[in-house]
Amino acid sequence: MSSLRILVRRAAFAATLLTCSSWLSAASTPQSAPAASTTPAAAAVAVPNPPRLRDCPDCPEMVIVPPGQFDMGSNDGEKTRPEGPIHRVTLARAFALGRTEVTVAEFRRFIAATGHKVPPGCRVQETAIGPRGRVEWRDDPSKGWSDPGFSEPLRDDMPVVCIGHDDAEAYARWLASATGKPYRLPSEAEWEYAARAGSTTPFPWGSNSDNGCPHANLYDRSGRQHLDFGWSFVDCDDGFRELAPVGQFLPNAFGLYDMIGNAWEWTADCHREFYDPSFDDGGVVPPPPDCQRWTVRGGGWMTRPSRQRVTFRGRDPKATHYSYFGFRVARDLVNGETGH
Ligand SMILES: [Ca+2]
Ligand SMILES: [Ca+2]
Repeated sequence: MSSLRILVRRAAFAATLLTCSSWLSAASTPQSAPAASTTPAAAAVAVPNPPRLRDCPDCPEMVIVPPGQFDMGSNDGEKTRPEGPIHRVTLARAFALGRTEVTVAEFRRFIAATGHKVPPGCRVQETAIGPRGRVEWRDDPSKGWSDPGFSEPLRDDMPVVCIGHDDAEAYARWLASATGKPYRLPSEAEWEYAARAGSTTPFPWGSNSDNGCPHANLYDRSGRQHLDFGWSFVDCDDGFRELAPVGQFLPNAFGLYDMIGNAWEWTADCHREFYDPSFDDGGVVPPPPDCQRWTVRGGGWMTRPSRQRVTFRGRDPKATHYSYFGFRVARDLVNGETGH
């Protein structure tokens, strides 16, 4: 890595940080670049290398996300899917967030250790154009996280999908129990803060969705050619028609992969139509006991570009099992952890 590129990287990274001097110091230390992406554009772009944690050899690798402030939300949401009001959120403490979505292999270890039963069935994509001139979705009782119905074999390093909110929370509880560390799902605010990683544009890479292919597995030209869902697509080629293995694209400025695209990600927050700006500390807004829909973020491999925006809010019943819904875990830092 050239010294100029390191300086550029440091400057870009520092610009995202508002409060955490110790994290900045660690992040500014030149380190060897991690294996990042197989996309050609990756070779020309420096990637951040933040402090990380891993609580066991088979545990998800965690990135330490620095504290800071950001303006959450947007006034540009769909009419029936508001994303505002825009409000300032302050995350006073660093926290850890999965470097990638939880993978099939990681989830399988949870199933083997606990015997957890994921309810059978998943909404999966048809493989051919239907009578309405587009590819439809079907609820298939024979599909599930270990066989989500893709045209290519499921890989251990793909994100686990066909996972309901309860399953994601059960995984986090098990990981907390197994490691003694406070694993959980991220709050919606933490998710958006981490996905933005200092950016203020509709997408972390800018304002044009068509520039997203080096950064995310989107509903791209190849996806559209393979499966025409009848909605718009990004006019570039990201190399993956359906689900992609995790970590194949450029990380964001916090060193996180696939926040946008690949699998949608369940959060710990119950969906509320409008944000309550009085909840401004980045934590989970206490859910009502009868929460009907939970927030899911980031879009997936099949999502139209307008819903790949970093502020877009999916909201679905907790028992939703789709071939494009997965999750990543968060955890609080304990005993002065700083990562390595
Ligand atoms: Ca794609
Ligand atoms: Ca994702």
